[in-house]
Amino acid sequence: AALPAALVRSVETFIVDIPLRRVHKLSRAVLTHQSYLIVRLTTADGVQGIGEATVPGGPWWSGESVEAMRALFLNHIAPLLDGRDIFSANAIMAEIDQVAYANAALKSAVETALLDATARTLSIPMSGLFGGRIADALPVLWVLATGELEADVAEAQAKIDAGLHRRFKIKVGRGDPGDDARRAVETASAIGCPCSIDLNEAWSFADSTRALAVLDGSGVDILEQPLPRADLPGLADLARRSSLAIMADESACSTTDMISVIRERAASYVSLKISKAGGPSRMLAIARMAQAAGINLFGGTALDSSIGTAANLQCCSTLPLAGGTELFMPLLLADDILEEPLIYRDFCVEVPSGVGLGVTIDDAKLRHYERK
Ligand code: MUC
Ligand code: MG
Repeated sequence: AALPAALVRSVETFIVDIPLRRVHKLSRAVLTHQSYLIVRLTTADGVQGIGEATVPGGPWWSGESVEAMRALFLNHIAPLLDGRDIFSANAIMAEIDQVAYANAALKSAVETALLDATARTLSIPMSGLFGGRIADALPVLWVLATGELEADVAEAQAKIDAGLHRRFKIKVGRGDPGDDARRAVETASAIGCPCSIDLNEAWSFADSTRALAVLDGSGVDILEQPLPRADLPGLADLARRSSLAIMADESACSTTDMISVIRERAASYVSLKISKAGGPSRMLAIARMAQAAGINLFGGTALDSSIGTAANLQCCSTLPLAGGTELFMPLLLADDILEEPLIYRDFCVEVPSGVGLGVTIDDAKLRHYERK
């Protein structure tokens, strides 16, 4: 028998602000909390789908903000969803592209909500929509971003002792490049685990070559996005000069970006995130391009809450990741808005096994953290 259509009956949005357990310092942003725009749709059958739009630490990353995304959604996108069949997510997303340029994080929330509702209607995990999962648990690194050597080392040691993480990413780029590089090398050597560093575009080419003189041959093995996103020839040049692997993050947001990264041989790792790609479908398309070009796949985060993390896990679990993931953020948030938190153990995060995203929002918590 043909499946009945599942029509969208209502859509809701929530802006939530969740405090962090400690201050998180990126090269151009200092975070005490993280904001999310949550999109929830309900079908005529009462099935719900949820998605989350995240920009890490605010508009500096991509120009998007939760406030602007909510306004765009309510004025221009919600009317397109009303009464639509959730089984036509591709058609709906193509229409949204006609109405709104860019806005990847918002589009990711909408596509995620549609696919969550679709998978729930079919009683399968969302990963089943992409051909099923390869792994039920994925390695997860911890991001060190206190900006201080002793504090980072103590935090890493506690994570190792708890069996949670044994790879770390150190956020640098606020200080002198040489000092930052030396701090990263000392941190990695004190921890005794493999480490990457992420600059979020903070260094010039000259800064990078200076820093690489310190980093080469140390315990720091991956250099993430040292240069501005458009400087692919610069990244390629650094890759040729250094023993560190280059990871493209801001440089690899779209399939078009990926064509350039591949052509320029700018990176040997790509950080995959549904929010910067514009949703699960495009994230998976970027991943397939990278895979075909022999570029290692890494499960990145936009500092997603458990909701966005679950969505990334549903996608990443279907891919042959070489570099594991950094889907750590639910552990840095001071509270969770899920009924059952995601499970972190044995240096991995488990892919939720239930239907759809596999997670359920705790409505009382949602109301508590909702912006008034
Ligand atoms: C990024 O650029 O990788 C991921 C971890 C973190 O601390 O910031 C993000 C964004
Ligand atoms: Mg990054």
